[in-house]
Amino acid sequence: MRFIDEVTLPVKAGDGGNGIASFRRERYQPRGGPCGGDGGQGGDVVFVGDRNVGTLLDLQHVPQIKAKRGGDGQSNDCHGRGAPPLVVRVPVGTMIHDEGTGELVGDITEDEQPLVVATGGRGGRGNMHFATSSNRAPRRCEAGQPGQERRLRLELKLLADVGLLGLPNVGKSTLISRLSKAKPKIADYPFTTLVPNLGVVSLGTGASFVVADIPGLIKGASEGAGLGIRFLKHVQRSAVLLHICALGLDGTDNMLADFEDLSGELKSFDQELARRPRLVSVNKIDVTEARDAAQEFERKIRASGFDVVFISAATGEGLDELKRKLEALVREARSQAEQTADEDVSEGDSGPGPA
Ligand SMILES: Nc1nc2c(ncn2[C@@H]2O[C@H](COP(=O)(O)OP(=O)(O)OP(=O)(O)O)[C@@H](O)[C@H]2O)c(=O)[nH]1
Ligand SMILES: [Mg+2]
Repeated sequence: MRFIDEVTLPVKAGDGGNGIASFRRERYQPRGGPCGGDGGQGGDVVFVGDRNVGTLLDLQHVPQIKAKRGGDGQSNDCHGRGAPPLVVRVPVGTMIHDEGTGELVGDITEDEQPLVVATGGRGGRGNMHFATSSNRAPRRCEAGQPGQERRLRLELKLLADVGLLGLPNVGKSTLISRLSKAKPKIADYPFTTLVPNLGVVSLGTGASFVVADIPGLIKGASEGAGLGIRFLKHVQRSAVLLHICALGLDGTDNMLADFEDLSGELKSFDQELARRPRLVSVNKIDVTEARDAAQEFERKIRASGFDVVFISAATGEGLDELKRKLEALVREARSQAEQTADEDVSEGDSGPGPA
């Protein structure tokens, strides 16, 4: 399946049905009053988060998403039928902007979360509403209101607690396949991973967190080298980054330079992301040369303020420690986010309350 994470999509909610003008014509009631019913409400266009949808591919070439029109009013005080909402299922992590105004329409962050992206038009009123003491037989009725129409820009930014970073071939996909049930492609050449993968890591204690594996980054990615830096947006919402380092394909040790190159790419993509809590991990520690090189690397990296864990995604060495450290960082980030949210709420409440 192809992975598409950006799409523009015209949407149109249903128009409201028309109200009508009609009069009662019943036996023995030759001059019956107005009885034209209201038009029904037009259908909304509603996006709903679906954790089983992983891409915006299905929406890529859709000419327009259009909800149904409300039914017209009928005589005998009958209202037109309201049109049902048109539901479009989108991946969790989809952000929706109005392309015309740039306004954020909403952000789908949960499974089954609904978001009305275009509101159906109100039905017009029938003539029964317009009778007055001086005009008992009004001919006036309203047309339905048009449904909202706009062009939306959908952008999928995956939601994961931990985002994996690293050069191609350092073992990111091997690690996620080891920590979770994800089954990404693994191979001994660069750029095996072409699209992001998510995996859920459970700790046995009931705690769990989500990890995102993205395609490898190389020096110059911000200028388009390799697959570029566009996939970094999928770790942009991760609270914690896990930076994986390893010896080069031919066994040479460029870990420190590689680490700095990647930090530079990260910074040029998003300064704030570069300051996110980042755990560093040296992978392939089962290889003797890696174990030797790792000592020196660790000393230097710790001096710049990073914590380092040695692992082997192949043998499983160090993975328990890695999981524990990641879980602690994620927990801390979550509680900090909650605290910030609470502060925001209490600031909003700070106006003078009733005595
Ligand atoms: N010896 C050893 N080899 C490993 C280890 N982890 C991964 N590998 C090997 O390293 C190669 C690359 O692994 P991947 O998991 O595909 O690397 P990646 O970082 O996802 O690479 P890209 O998707 O290309 O960015 C594969 O041949 C793996 O078998 C490890 O701990 N020890
Ligand atoms: Mg990979």
